[in-house]
Amino acid sequence: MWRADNGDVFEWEMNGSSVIGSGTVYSGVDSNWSIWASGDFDGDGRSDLAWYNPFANGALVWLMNGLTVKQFGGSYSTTNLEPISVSDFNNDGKAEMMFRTTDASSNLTTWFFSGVTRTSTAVPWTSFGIGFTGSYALTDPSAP
Ligand SMILES: [Ca+2]
Ligand SMILES: [Ca+2]
Repeated sequence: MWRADNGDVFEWEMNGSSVIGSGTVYSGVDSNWSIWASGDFDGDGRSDLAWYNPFANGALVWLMNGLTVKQFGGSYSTTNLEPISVSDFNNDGKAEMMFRTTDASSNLTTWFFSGVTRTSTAVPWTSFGIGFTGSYALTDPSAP
């Protein structure tokens, strides 16, 4: 998945390292929005897109069906939050978004979704540490 500078979003369908299909998914995305990660937010077995906008402090989900956006989600405020990861942390088949608060508490916050709708939030870890920066690829936190 690619977002060009002009706001067009493209998808390459891959088979191993080969591109077997491609197309424009959407045109004219505001340049302040970036594709943050993919994850299956509605549990249909197809990857969806998580978007993040650090300028407007927002994150949202696009539910995908191949090259088609099945449903656009509304933006949820990410004020005082820094994106960490998108993964199915509780193994229920649906992806969650994880953030770290940028204030002195430095808590990890997880957002749970049902499709494009944020259903709940949780704070699995407090005082994560001010010194940690960047994003962390947590694919299976239960793995040893
Ligand atoms: Ca999906
Ligand atoms: Ca989950």
